[in-house]
Amino acid sequence: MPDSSATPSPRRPGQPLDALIIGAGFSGMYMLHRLRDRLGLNALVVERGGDVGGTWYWNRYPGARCDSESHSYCFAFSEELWRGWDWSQRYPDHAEIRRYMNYVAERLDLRRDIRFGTNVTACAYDEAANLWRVTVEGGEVLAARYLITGVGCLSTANVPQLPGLEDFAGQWYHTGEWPHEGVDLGGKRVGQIGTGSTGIQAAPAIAAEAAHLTVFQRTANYSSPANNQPLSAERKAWMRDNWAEIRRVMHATTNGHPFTVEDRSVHDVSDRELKEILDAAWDFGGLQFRAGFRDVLLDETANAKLAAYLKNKILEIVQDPAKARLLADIDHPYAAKRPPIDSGYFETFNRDNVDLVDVRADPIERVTPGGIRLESGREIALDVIVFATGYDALTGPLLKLNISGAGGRTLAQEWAAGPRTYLGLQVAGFPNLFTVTGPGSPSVLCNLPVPIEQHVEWIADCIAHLRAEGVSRIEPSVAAVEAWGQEVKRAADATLLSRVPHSWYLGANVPGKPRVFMPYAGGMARYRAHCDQVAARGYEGFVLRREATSDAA
Ligand code: NA7
Repeated sequence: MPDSSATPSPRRPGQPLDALIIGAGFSGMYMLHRLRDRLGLNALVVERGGDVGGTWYWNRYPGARCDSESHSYCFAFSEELWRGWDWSQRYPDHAEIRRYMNYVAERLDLRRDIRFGTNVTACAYDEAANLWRVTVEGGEVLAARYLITGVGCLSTANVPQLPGLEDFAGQWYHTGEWPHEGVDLGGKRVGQIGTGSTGIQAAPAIAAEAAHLTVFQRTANYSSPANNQPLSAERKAWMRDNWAEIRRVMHATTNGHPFTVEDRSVHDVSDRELKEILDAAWDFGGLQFRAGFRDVLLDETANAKLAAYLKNKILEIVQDPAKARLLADIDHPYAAKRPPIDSGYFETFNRDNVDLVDVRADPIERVTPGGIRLESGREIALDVIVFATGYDALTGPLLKLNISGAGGRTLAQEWAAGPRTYLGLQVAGFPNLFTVTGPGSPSVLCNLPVPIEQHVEWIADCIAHLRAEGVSRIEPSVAAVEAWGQEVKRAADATLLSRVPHSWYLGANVPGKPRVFMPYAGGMARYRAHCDQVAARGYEGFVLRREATSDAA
């Protein structure tokens, strides 16, 4: 690629790395390019999977597809990279995303500095040497000045501890750890637990293949059609030729999507106009269903109108009145939990081979060798259980790394009452550790490549600044972390997002996890401006130290 402007000098044996990056998904790949090819640093990526892809290396469940449109779910930092790739569908499926990431790895020549099949077991900050010492499975220890995590927000599977699971005579799988060779569901009785974005994508695909599908629903969910379709030659050409404009829109919007939110209130339009707008949005498909109005997530009564429309759609689509009632019995505002989009989810319940079980009314008691038994004593015979039960989001992947900072204080101790970060980028007491899309940043509330690019660029610029100024350590002040924590809370409380008690944004899906709203809900554009201002003011809120330190490994 033409934007390689620096070459790292060869590293002497035993010399520490400038930067160790964990994870070879979007974050780690771009971080490597930025540090190695732009700054000339000795950087290495370690990745537990066997290839690039990050979350998408593992997410191969039936129906797995991105809910962001393909032309926005990719790198936008280089027009040349952008123009060199053609997407085939409006929403890319998991295999196409992996093909894209392979294309990027080839074009940027990334693989030579990625060690695959390398699982990090511990990361410890060595204060005397001012180095991070990272232990990988097998016992090898790698040393680096900067440690950068690109471990994703949704990469630690949440498998509920159901009694009896170990005695189940069939097979069980979590959607996020789906076997790479696939699972033959033909002729099988499948039970799917979970009706989040994943379950809503998986159910139609599973029902089409399996003999029978039972969906276990705890919380009924909204969904609107994705309207996925192959991209026409004209549309592909438009995408290729409009890089600058698409990028501009993605950078200007709250959620990093390539569409803008209309500047009107639900209350500005008559009921008839509202129905026309929503009908058109329903037919058009996609996450922009919520983009017709500015106050959907701000005003309960505005939200209720969209919620009523969507519940009515469920009642219209699903023919069995009992199933329809259960599916439409939704207890939270629309889009206050991550809004799914689907390809025939509600229609799936019109098939003869699909049942719905309400596990809020009749909870799962245990797994038996032959299936799942409910508290009422009812037993559902199953050959396969699919856990579409989500993730230990945002903090889970970071805590799994067993990180300890200055004075041996662990990240688990630091975050015992919930994540505490400055801008989602750094943690006090953990110098020179950067977390791409960490808790406290917009992350999962956005089309992720956009916040990933912003974080990677900010971190690379920061490291360039530290090196130019002879600064050896950076970490946030405790006061800055406190103030940012309050800002994250304030931003969430200004919306309906923090009002849903059973949301994974709050950590509520993982037993024992502190209930703290984790992502920054103030919007990507505002967040970007804030980070830029922090840097422009000499890294305001960070403590920069210049003391001489040993470079010895
Ligand atoms: P989610 O959105 O966390 O959904 C998980 C689903 O599993 C949800 O319906 C949960 O019900 C349900 N669940 C979780 N644990 C249980 C137990 N123990 N019993 C019954 N049901 C359970 O995960 P997804 O994978 O769908 O989506 C995660 C993100 O990935 C998504 O937002 C995209 O960004 C990509 P609950 O609602 O908690 O009652």
